[in-house]
Amino acid sequence: MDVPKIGITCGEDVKEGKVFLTNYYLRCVQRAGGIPWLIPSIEKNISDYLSNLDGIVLSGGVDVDPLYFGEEPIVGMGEITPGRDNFEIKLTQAAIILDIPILAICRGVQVLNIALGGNIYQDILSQVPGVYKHTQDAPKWYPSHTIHIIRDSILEGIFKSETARVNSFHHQAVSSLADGVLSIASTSDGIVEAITMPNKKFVLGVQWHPECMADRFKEQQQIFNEFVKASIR
Ligand SMILES: [Mn+2]
Repeated sequence: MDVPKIGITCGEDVKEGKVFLTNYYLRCVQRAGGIPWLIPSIEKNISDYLSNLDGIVLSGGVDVDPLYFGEEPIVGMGEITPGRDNFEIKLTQAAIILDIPILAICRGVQVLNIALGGNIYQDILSQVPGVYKHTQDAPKWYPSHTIHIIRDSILEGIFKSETARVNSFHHQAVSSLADGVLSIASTSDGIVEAITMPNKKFVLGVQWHPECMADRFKEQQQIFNEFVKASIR
């Protein structure tokens, strides 16, 4: 049985000319039994990446250019990385067609939903009345808000509960879901916190950062374990 090779997309520091990824992702993939492969945002390599990799992690990062969902930028929108947006959206579309397992984290959830034709809030603070604090001022591992999980979903299987506490570092969020995409967890202020695609082998998007919690909470590592297991060919 081959050890699954897991491609992980990277952040870009445009000013410094650097590509980067936090260690957390690598540790979680490794502990789950996969080999982490960092994949830089090179569009012409997408088919090579996908023919060599068994699963894709869409990692966290900055905002997505609203051009990709047909909107003009509102004042509350943050930094964008155009090369990364273009690459990740095309990578996602190709991976979905090939039914390659995807774990989408934070920004990755936005990318996943947009790539499939859905929409997002550019800035929940200015667009969603009564929204909770989703950009916590607390340690990265600390679970700062509650999510409500849909019964019989993959997340209920992992958390063995219809509620869980998770961390939160986002000011964007999924608004209208793309075709074939289901919301399987949300906060009680109405923000979508997790999505899946029931007709695919494994597609899970979580709006929080399980990789930062996995050292302390085994359910958060279990998210990576299930993903890597589904990536075994
Ligand atoms: Mn949140």
